[in-house]
Amino acid sequence: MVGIVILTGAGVSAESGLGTFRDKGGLWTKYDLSEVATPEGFARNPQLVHAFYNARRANALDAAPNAAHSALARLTAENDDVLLVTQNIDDLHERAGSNGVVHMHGEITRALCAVCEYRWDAPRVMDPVDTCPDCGTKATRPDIVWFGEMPYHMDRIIAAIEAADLFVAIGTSGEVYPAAGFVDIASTAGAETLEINLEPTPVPGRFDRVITGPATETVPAWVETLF
Ligand code: BJW
Repeated sequence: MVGIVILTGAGVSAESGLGTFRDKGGLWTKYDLSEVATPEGFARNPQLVHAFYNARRANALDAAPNAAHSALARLTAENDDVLLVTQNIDDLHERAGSNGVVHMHGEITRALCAVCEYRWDAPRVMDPVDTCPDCGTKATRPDIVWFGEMPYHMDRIIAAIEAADLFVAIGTSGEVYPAAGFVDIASTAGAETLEINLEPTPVPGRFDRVITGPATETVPAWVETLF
């Protein structure tokens, strides 16, 4: 088995009932991202941002992993040379059985103190009046990477991509950097690249190979070919 880095996006959780961002009816067609997914928006209106993420947390906790999450869990369980990186803030990969998932955009189930950077398990409902359990400041936020903030674990992810034989992007539009640039890093380093998506993403020729269709069908079928 080769060294594989897998990057997942919102499309992998779409069939679990969690909305994507940029598809028709997606989250960014209903909400102004500058108000709910930037540190400036949070500073202007923390109540609004907490309400947005409280609703997302409830949806995520009520959702169940689907066949794509399960297939990736099987792959990661049976092969320790696979790194699963997700842009998703839900915990559906973990609940399907994947260990060691790298959450580059943070986790909806975790809370962060904006003052002392202490992290803890988020309550189901967060509120601007909550205090940090460590320093006591009223500066609690969801542990999410907003626009303009540095995604987590970048050194580890890039080192893994540079060493991989295969890079696979699943259910992501490839519009948000730095994740959108991972395919170029993989290609430059000599890895084979594969996109699995409902439909091909707009820039043709970026990936060596493209598989199209719903993740619950394409991902289990692709994983099966590796065994
Ligand atoms: C299916 C399916 C099914 C559907 N089966 N498939 C100008 C140029 C270049 C870069 C920039 C720029 N201006 C600003 C930037 C940087 C910025 C950026 O990239 N902006 C672009 C939008 C232009 N990036 C950042 O700010 C990042 N940080 C950064 O760059 O740090 C460096 C830095 C720091 C300081 C100063 C300067 C630089 C941070 C990005 C944080 C992203 N955060 C979000 C929200 C938080 C998490 C949350 O609330 O959930 O993360 S945005 C949102 O997009 C979320 C996602 O993780 C992310 C990616 O979306 P994803 O997963 O691709 O979803 P969609 O909806 O776009 O696509 C779904 C896909 O699934 C589609 O293709 C469907 O076809 C498919 N699909 N159903 C299979 N059933």
